[in-house]
Amino acid sequence: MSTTLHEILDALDHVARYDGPWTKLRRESDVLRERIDELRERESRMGDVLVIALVGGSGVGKSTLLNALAGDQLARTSPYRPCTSVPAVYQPPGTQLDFAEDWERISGSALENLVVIDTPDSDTIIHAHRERVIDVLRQCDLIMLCGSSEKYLDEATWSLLRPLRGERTMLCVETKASTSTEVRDHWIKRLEEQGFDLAGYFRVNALRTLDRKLANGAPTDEELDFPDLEAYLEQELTTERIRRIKKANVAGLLSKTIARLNKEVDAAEPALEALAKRIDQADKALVKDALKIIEDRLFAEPHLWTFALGREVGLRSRGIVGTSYRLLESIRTMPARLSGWLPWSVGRGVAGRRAAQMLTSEDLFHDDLEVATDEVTQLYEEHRSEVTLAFTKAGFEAETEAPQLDTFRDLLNERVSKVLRGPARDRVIARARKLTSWPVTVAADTPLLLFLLFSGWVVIRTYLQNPPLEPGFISHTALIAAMIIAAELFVISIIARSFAWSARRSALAALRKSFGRGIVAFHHERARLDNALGLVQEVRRLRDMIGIIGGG
Ligand SMILES: Nc1nc2c(ncn2[C@@H]2O[C@H](COP(=O)(O)OP(=O)(O)OP(=O)(O)O)[C@@H](O)[C@H]2O)c(=O)[nH]1
Ligand SMILES: [Mg+2]
Repeated sequence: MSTTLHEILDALDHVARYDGPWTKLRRESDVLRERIDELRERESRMGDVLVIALVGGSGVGKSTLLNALAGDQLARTSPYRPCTSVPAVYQPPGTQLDFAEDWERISGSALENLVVIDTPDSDTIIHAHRERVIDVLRQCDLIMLCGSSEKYLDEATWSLLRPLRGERTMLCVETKASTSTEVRDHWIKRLEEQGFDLAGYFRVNALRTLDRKLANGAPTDEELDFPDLEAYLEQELTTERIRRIKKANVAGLLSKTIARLNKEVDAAEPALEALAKRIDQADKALVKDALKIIEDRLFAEPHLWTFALGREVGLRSRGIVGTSYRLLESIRTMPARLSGWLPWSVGRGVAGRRAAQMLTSEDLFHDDLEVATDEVTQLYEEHRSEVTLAFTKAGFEAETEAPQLDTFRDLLNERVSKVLRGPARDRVIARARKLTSWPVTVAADTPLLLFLLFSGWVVIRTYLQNPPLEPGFISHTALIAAMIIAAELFVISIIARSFAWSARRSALAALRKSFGRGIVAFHHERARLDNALGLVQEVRRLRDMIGIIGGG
């Protein structure tokens, strides 16, 4: 048990040292630390003498009982109340105990391994007396509750004893007793109702015993159970029994301490669970809202995708129509390239321009994109204030650390940038490749080439037949060729647009997938909660450990 007790005390120590923001547990620290100290002290005194406290109302005969045990008028007794004002410690010679200095010491007890302390009246009107009784009770191992038929149910005494239920072994001594068992039956019943566990009950007439002992006489029946009480103290309280009593006291205090902690934790747990849910919801909602903003801003921007696809097509296009497309593209995007500002980026910062660059193989930027910073910040603040409220409701102190907004924003930017540079760009390039593949190039050039061949044949035929070419033939031919090219460019542009749009759709799917996992905005808040939940687990584990002690 001893190793286990040390383990439990260490675990308790850990809980007591908690100085985090969860006030529900932190406010237990002081009481807990006090109890741990007491447990450690009691553990270290396992092999010491057993300290017995004689406790009871004024005049019940505590001092007389001590004298009867000693067989001498050691403690002062009186028919006037109250009599005893400081505890009197009756101890075997040479006993060293760390009691208050003003307590009276009466050395010479023949009761080996036992120290009996006579206390002032516990139903006292004198404050100092009550404090001294509390002091003795705190330090004793066994309580001998004394009561006579006139006084055995006083609330003043019980109020001192109630907090110690389970932590002290207790037995009753009915003083000034008669042969009637009425008091005994009633007293025991009432004590049991109050939750006290009695280790024994003795009816005595201590004054008779004392007189008999002083006169060196033989015990009489009038002394009732006094000889049994003496036998109990002298013979039954062996070293082994004393150790068992002390262990039971420690186990009682320990299980009360742990039960108290568990009660706190049980009461607080629903709020912690609600908090965990709230953080989860806030996290999910924030990511969802942020995704929506990014979709609406960046991914819904048609220029972004047509620009990127146009660039990629331009880089690869061959043939007459392809080259014309490239020329057209470079003219179309000239203003943007010259100014460094793409049209969609006006008023929206540089995010669009950067995103477009990221989508092409000419990605000049190494930094991540910064996307919808203000909107994301605002969203984050909104959700965070809800989380903060939930923390307060669950009994947490206000957060002093700065919010972890930057980490969240960086994570979002990283994810968006990864998608743009990765799957989104791959899709743009794949479509550009399709549009510039040789069958498409040949198919695009074929009508023009056929027309030019036909025109050439007309020129040669006319030349051979020698009539002059009709005036305007060359310009007509050039016009028709230009019209063919224009029509084809128009068709290619339409296809490019639809390709750009479909690249956007699949990139969007990739973005949603990327946002669907692993983005945690309220990481720090989660850690705070997890810390508290960890303590809850520890408190529960302590309860289980106590179960082990109880069984072993
Ligand atoms: N007849 C009889 N009288 C007793 C017995 N025990 C104590 N008395 C008397 O009761 C009175 C009070 O006894 P104390 O021993 O001083 O009582 P106490 O509990 O120490 O009282 P405080 O010191 O005031 O708390 C004295 O007059 C005793 O003689 C007993 O067993 N039989
Ligand atoms: Mg007294």
